Amino acid sequence: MANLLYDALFGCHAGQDTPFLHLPDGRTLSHDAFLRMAARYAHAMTAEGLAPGDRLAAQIDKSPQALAIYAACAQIGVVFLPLNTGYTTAELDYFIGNSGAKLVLSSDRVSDALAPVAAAYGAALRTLNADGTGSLTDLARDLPEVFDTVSRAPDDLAAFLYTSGTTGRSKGAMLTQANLVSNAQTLAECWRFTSGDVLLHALPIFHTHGLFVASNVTLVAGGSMIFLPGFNIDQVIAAIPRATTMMGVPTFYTRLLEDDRLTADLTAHMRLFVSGSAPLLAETHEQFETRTGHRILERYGMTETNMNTSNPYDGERRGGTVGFLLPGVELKITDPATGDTVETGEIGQIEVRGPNVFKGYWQMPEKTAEELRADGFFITGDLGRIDEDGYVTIVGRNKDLIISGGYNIYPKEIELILDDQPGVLESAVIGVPHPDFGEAVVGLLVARPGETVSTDAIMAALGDQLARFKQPKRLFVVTEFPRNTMGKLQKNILREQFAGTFSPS
Ligand code: MLC
Ligand code: AMP
Repeated sequence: MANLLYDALFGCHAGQDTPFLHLPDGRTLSHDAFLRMAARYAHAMTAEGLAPGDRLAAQIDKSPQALAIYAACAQIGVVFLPLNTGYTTAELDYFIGNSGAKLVLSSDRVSDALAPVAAAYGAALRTLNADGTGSLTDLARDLPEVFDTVSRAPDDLAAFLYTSGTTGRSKGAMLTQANLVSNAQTLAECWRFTSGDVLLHALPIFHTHGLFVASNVTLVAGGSMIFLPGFNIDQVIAAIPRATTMMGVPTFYTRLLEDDRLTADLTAHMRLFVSGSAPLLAETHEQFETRTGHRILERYGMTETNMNTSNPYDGERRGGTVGFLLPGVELKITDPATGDTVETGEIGQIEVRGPNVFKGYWQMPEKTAEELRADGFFITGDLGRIDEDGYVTIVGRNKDLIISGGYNIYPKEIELILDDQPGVLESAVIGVPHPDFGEAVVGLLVARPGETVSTDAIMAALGDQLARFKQPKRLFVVTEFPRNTMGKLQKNILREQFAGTFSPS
């Protein structure tokens, strides 16, 4: 009877009275207390009728209880489907319908709005709030603190993470138990995580970075986390002296650098800062080292593959690169037209294969076949090169994607909505440099002949349909779009024209 995910991350800590989660109110939850809470939720979820292979869709705030839901899913073999807390009801409708989730978890704040959606798909709805209260907790309260772990095969699904697509339709990336465990073990080893580590955790736990990298790595190593609800600069600065490691998106590092309290003294107890999810500017790298003496370790990954490359723990952490292949991961740079591997040093599309690579997109065999080759190589959509020393550099993307503050935003999804707005003939959504988010979303609109477009009314209309982080920070009306001789819209020209939108004047 084995369950790789539960055993490697959670079960191995049963009975350990060692610290696991340090909370903002000063309380610390031990590994064992966390597992007992997870077992109660496992019983509650079973009472709700969940069985191995079912999906649980959770749009819940970050809390120890939210992480315990992940553990409970692993223990009963349910596929965990965490959802960005910023998603609107309209966005959730798609995820719940597409995944066929049997149970939906939300906060009480949004449960009234979500009830008709859950009902429409025949899913049960329970609540879990940021403070740990809610109807699922009520159900779990008096249930046993031990649960018989359900046996699962390493290739069984552990989680779905939805990623948007260039067509505007989100795809559920199916991750197996073995995908998650192999990557967590590899990273823990490469980054020298031990039970003595205290990770400063300020990331959301509904994406790969905060859940499968930060939390899983800490869990396999048996360490603890300072578990903050989000990136609040005062809380982060206060926590740094008690931590040994931190993982963050580049915005975390630029925000820290803007604060005079970030000093070598403040970070003296730290052994490792990791960055990923978006490009870290070489300049940020250098400024951080000058100020603190720490060289940030940059790594590269994605939802479909977990982590692929990492700069070395020992050895040169080269700014502007994402380092070497992780053990067990194969990576090749290919010509997008032919699929042939290019010469060392040449730019091409990045393809990866390994135990970390997902199983495909949920119920989308055609999409899966387009991106996951029959021989197991996944076409990432990133463009890069490998130099003679083996360092991988990402130079761009072969996909129309904006990464803002570490969140992926697919222009197509926004354009489809903008095109439907009154007076709009066509739209183009681009990413332009932004001092805080790295890139920010700008929407450009062309009006129908003889009609006017109200950018204010359109911004208001987007509120119900798109999560706040996806909404354009600015909308502009232009007379026409630049096109090449084939009539194809040239976004590169628009990006240049609007590059200064957020420059400090
Ligand atoms: C918040 N806003 C954003 C935004 N985050 N807009 C664009 N991009 C973002 N990332 C909006 C808010 O709704 C708000 O809108 C305004 O911008 C300012 O918000 P804020 O208070 O300054 O933002 P904050 O809450 O502090 O959040 C910023 C952040 C957060 C950077 C801390 O976005 C974050 O935690 N990002 C991490 C994302 C992440 O985990 N990515 C990993 C994906 S996994 P208004 O107008 O209402 O004020 C992956 C694979 C891999 O990519 O390799 O790791
Ligand atoms: P997601 O689909 O949200 O998992 O985002 C994955 C994408 O983030 C990758 O395909 C890359 O484009 C980007 N990404 C992740 N890490 C890095 C990094 N260190 N540097 C540049 N881009 C990155």
